[in-house]
Amino acid sequence: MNRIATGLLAAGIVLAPAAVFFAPVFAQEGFLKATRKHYGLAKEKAGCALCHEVKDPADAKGHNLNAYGKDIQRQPDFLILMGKEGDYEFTAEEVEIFLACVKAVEKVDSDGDGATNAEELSLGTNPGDKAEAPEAEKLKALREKK
Ligand SMILES: [Ca+2]
Repeated sequence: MNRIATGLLAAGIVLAPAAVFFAPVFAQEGFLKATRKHYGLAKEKAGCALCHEVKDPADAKGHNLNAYGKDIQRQPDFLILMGKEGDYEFTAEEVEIFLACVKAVEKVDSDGDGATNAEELSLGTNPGDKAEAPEAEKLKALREKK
């Protein structure tokens, strides 16, 4: 084995665990960014936990979706987006499909706390976490604005 091959192998051994650790995040990142942009959500308020029941961001996968994430994934068009994990980069068209699935559940109350997903996103609470419900007064004010 020549020196370059040895060096590449060593780099691979060092970087492979990092790739495994970060890979699941990459595939969903485009979705999260698009959702943040569409609803004007702050990065620190809308992370992986928006759609996943997860303490470790690297573990955000399809199997640990919260109620909101499950409702989005249940949309028929979401099927087109399934099975693409790891470092797959979703195209702009696929991100649009995803956003359409997100918009399709705006009027749903995924976590059953009495506020729709769109209302929760407006008021800065998590639409997939029943423990994080909007304050009644803020919700009332939002509804009166409509
Ligand atoms: Ca809700």
